[in-house]
Amino acid sequence: MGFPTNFLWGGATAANQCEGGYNEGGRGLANVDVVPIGKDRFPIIAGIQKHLAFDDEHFYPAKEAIDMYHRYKEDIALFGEMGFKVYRLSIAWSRIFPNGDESEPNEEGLAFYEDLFKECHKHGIEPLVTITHFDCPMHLITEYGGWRNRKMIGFYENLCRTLFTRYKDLVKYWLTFNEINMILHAPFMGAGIVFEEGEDKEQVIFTAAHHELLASAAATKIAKEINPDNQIGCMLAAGNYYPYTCNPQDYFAAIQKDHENYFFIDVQSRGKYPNYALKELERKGIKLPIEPGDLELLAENTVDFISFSYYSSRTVSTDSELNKQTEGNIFASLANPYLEASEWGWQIDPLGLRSTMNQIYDRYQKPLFIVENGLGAVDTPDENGYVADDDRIDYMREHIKAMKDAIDLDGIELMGYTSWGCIDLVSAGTGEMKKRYGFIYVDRDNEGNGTLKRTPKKSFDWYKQVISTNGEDL
Ligand code: P53
Repeated sequence: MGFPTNFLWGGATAANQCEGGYNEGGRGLANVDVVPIGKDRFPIIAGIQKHLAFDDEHFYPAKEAIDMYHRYKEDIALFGEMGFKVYRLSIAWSRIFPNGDESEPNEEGLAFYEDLFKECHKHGIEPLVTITHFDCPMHLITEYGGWRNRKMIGFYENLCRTLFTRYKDLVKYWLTFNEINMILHAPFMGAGIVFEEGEDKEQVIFTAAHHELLASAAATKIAKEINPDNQIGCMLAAGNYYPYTCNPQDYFAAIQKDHENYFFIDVQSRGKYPNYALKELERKGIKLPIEPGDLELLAENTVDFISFSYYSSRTVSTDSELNKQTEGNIFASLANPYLEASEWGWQIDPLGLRSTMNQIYDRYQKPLFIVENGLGAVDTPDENGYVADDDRIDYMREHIKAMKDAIDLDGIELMGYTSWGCIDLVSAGTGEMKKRYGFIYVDRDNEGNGTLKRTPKKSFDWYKQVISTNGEDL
């Protein structure tokens, strides 16, 4: 009973939220670099804002982030001290191909990740690599229009072939696209999309989605050719929808909202477009740009495991009076009266994790991997710089218990758990440093002040004990 002996405990980060060093080592400019903190952030993330360059009025947190580019040895040593078995990180595409469309990769970028992976192995940590986590070389956006352009598939294939070849003996676990369904809510981050005046936004999004799904299948194919031991996962921003009431209308609305998200994973895991989506797209007059061979590629190259992020469940109602969005949520969801929320309005629902795991496992019957979960909160260090983050510990304890129930009571296959932002990093949604998730405090504020010093929090020792007892001592 309990967690399997080879369970992969660890933590997760993304390049653009922690590396910094945005113009070092031959790295090219990326979409994520030009997204500032503050009120102008959202129109950029959503692909509505056309002006995409640094200016003096804004602060761009990704430029320096938490400077992991220079401090990864120290950070990985701390992960090792906690006993991590796995560390999920992402590659900055523009470190490997600065413009994205070169034929030869940038050796300095390749050497950087090679050393980072070796450092992980030195500490007994298996890397789990997200190939793209909301990033895209800026040149591919300005020259080609991002993922709306079918040529992106070829550029992505070059990236994948380069990574799978170079890191053949260092990396076994790969995720193709972080939160692929986020393209619906944040198309600039998810697919490098900037909308033109008057164009049909949904058509653009589903065109780009088709290209990403093809690229994901192509990556799976290449990965297996290069090393049959490679394990490829898809990645969903998960969280079940509850109907607000038992009104059949609400229940059906919840099914439809879940479909919006499962659409992507249905293709990546089952290898074909689901009928409900084909019907819906047809009704809306949206055409998927399917070319000969596309459907075969999707059918023949499905993923090995299903990874997902889970922070919260979601709630939907068909009553327009009730349909107010909860604050701070990219996903539209109303407040669930049975749940408490975090300081950013994200509702806390550990049982929702078990429900979500059941729904995903029922649907795909493949091993699951929870690759993001955690509590974004304000931390206040004492005079010694120490943070007693009991709320974070409580949040994680309850979610780990729910996970354990899903394994023990529901028989779900779960490969591992990597909590989000295992070291404090820049928030993707808001650009803040103040919204912290880490076991390790980083001295830096929203304006970029601070020494960048790393200090373990109370949760550091707690998680160390969770790992050393394989989830028994919570
Ligand atoms: P932040 C919204 C809803 C669910 C997941 O988010 C999301 C988002 C984006 O805000 O993104 C994932 O930093 C994402 C990470 C991100 C993390 O959730 O806004 O994969 O990059 O940092 C937490 O609190």
